[in-house]
Amino acid sequence: MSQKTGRFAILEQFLADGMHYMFGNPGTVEQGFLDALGSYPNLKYILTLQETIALMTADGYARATQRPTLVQIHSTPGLGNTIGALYQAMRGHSPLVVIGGDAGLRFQGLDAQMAGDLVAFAKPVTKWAAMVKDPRSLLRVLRQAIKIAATPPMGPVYVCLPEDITDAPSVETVRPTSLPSTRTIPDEGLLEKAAELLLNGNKPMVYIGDGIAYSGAQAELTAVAELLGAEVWSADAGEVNISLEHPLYQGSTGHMFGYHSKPIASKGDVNLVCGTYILPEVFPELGDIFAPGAKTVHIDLNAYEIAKNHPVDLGLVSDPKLTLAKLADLLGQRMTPEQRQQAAQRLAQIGKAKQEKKQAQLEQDRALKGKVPLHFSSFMEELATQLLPETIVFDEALTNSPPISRYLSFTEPGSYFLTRGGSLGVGIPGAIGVKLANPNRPVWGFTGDGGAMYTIQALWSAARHNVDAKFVICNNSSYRLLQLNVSAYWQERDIPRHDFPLSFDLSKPTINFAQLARSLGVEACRVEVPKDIAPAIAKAVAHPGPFLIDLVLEGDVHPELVGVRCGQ
Ligand SMILES: Cc1ncc(C[n+]2csc(CCOP(=O)(O)OP(=O)(O)O)c2C)c(N)n1
Ligand SMILES: [Mg+2]
Repeated sequence: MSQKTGRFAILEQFLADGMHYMFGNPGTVEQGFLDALGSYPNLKYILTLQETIALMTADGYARATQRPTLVQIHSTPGLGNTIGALYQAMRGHSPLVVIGGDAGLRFQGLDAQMAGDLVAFAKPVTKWAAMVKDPRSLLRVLRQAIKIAATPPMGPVYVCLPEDITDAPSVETVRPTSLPSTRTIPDEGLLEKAAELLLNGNKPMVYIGDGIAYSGAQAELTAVAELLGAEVWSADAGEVNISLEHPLYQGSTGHMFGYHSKPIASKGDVNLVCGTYILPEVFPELGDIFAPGAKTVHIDLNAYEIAKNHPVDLGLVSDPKLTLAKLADLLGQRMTPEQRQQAAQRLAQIGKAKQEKKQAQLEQDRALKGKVPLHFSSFMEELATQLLPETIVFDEALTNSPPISRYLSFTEPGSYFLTRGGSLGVGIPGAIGVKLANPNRPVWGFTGDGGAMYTIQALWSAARHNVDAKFVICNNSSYRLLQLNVSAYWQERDIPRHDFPLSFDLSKPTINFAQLARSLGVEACRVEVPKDIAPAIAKAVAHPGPFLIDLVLEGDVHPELVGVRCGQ
């Protein structure tokens, strides 16, 4: 009998499942299988210097590959560090397979150093969490975890691997995990009903999320939206679910306030929701959001999200790609010439309004050009002239995000990844993960100064593994999103405008990201005036390896007030 122990068998299992990276941060209780990694050069360890970064880099990689992605974390303190990032991955439905060590089952009665109820820690922030308790089920549990992570609705899973389990002889056969297909389609009668409901309105609206991208349903969704002549809105989305340039695509319903999205949601007399839920906000509306009498059809593989918060007239638990393809056929067959003409008119009007809005924004940008402190639009205008069309962007620019898609064109799935899930710090690690998944395409990551500081040591990992991504820090010396949100808070409560809380100000001391990057092994430059923009971009593009641009931008900052004692 083979004397191979579990610590080798698990690595062979990961390779059998096509996993070629382990994103991690090590500890003593993982030493057995990390030591074994040396025997498997096809499974590369990406060393990150904090567990959050391991998770967020893997998240970027998983988003770009849509494959189960392996993360290794340390036991109780390591798992503790990942909670926010796991939450982010769970809300974003990222198929992360997180493994963590534990000293051993034999120590469980001792409440020893670093002991903790690891599975209980992980449960609320994962799709599934378990500890392996018998060496004969080591690979069985791992395969179960991989299957759960990768089956829609996908999500992170956690498996605790006690050292005495991974040190025991392995008796299981390594074989690829069986992944069930979810290419399901409702029966004809239900699809007929969906078509009938959708054709029975004059103002159709479509809401989409990343379930479209995961199903590969962009073309089918676009066909349905065009047939209906419907506005298309993103809700809880970070992927390219429809070309961002499409005339019907209107952007996001927003992630903060229900009173922002309600005027949109209440426009339609028929609504089609696909691959998302209604609606993903921090402060959602508590009452109804759809127009009285409006009909709603919801298609998703995620039964939990259908009719979660608002009633649905027809909910279909099915694959978006197959279902939308069939729906497009049925709509095409059933539409009268008059309905086609009305839909075409709507499409033309919606597209024209979108074009006019964009022109107005470009004009506003022109007025800001050449100003110091810089405006982000000036940087993006120049960047658009220097980047190759196949460039991929990871966007955590937050309040500076809109000019990114105003100047760069994202039409294809996998070309643009927007932060999702609410946890700051994904910009730099996310871009590293996306670059590892796309070694032959340029990758640029954008983040705020605030966001960057949660995970800045990810730059070291980029340097260590020579991950040739480029990073832009939108350095406005503030938590500007918080300033915008507190402005809304004042307005809602009739509080007169006043200085922003100083806890939203990052201006004192100033953070020099270029110096910080260099100290972590990443070449960098700082841009403060218009004439420096073009050479900085050219330098970043030409540099063979990771490069960071510290872009100093306007912001509402009050260094003079930091430290003022307010009469105390
Ligand atoms: C882990 C985490 N901590 C705190 C927050 C709260 N938060 C939301 S936006 C924000 C400010 C972000 O600032 P920055 O990245 O500089 O972008 P800007 O708002 O300036 O565009 C903060 C602190 C969060 N979302 N996640
Ligand atoms: Mg900022």
